[in-house]
Amino acid sequence: MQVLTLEQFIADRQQEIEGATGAFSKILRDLSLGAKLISFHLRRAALSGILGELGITNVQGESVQKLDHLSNTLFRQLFAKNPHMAGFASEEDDTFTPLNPEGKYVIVVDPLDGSSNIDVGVPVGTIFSIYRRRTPVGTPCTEADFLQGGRAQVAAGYILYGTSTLLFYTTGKGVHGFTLEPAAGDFLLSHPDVKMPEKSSYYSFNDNQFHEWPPALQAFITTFHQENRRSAKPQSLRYVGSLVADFHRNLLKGGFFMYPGTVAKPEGKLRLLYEAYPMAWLIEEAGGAATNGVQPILDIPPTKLHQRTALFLGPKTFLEKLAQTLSDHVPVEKV
Ligand code: P6P
Repeated sequence: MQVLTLEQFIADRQQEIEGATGAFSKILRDLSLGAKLISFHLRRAALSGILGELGITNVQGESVQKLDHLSNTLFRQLFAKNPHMAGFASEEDDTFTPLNPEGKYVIVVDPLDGSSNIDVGVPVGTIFSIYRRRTPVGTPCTEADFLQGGRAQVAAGYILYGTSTLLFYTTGKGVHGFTLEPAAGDFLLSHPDVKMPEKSSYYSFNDNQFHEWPPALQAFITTFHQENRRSAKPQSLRYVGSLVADFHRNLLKGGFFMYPGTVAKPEGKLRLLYEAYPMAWLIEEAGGAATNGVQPILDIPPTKLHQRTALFLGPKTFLEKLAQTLSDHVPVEKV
């Protein structure tokens, strides 16, 4: 494969984001630097005493891991120095942080997704979503700059800290993956123009709340298991509890992921702006689909930074069948 660094790849395709004038390159360069530094910290965390909880709770009501805080602080500091970045929002922060009034872009991140897995050596990831600001350049960004909706994203992607450190992104011209080459200290193109297989090899969901799912979803999954058992090549369960790791495996090998809501909490657990929207754009660009069960994720209007949504990711035909089942049986009002 041709040796092409992330920077060279972006420079060659600068026109992907019209009017980007090198701004996108600088933003991806900051993401790449953050990825390298976080990867370094993760690989020796047990030796440097940065595993475990920080002793505070975040806006999600979750215990903040030391590495959550480190990753979030690192990305915020990197983008605060980036003249093109007008604002930063994160899973870890109650509200957004205005950065450079002259910047034309804002970014929202899940700085370290799946962090409860860090102490047990399971892959974790960073998820990012970038918008061109709507408010006038030269003024502080506002929350409205972050609440533009999934189809207004100009770039989205993830960093997977796994057996290798990977950076996958889209700007609407396909999904492209890069692998960190430690010898060079650079991300090199390793997965150009990724397409998700239509046939699923894996299914990924936590069924600990099966009894609380809408009856139509219970019926759909029961039928799914019956048909899977009869299949000549049954799909296997793979669920590591890190969205980025589960997503990445299913993207490359074909699979169905879901984190549904329950009758009591239809919005589920995962967050719209910095988990569902970026993953939804990536999977659509790779030929798959993303819904909340009945509606495309990218069409769900955002109302607040930490809005949650049910999330279903997989082959188009499978999600169309699911939507038909749920629409026929349960009056799920569209958001
Ligand atoms: P559960 C990690 O906490 C996360 O936000 C996602 O990365 C992951 O897909 C999901 O939650 C796992 O949740 O309830 O199955 O542990």
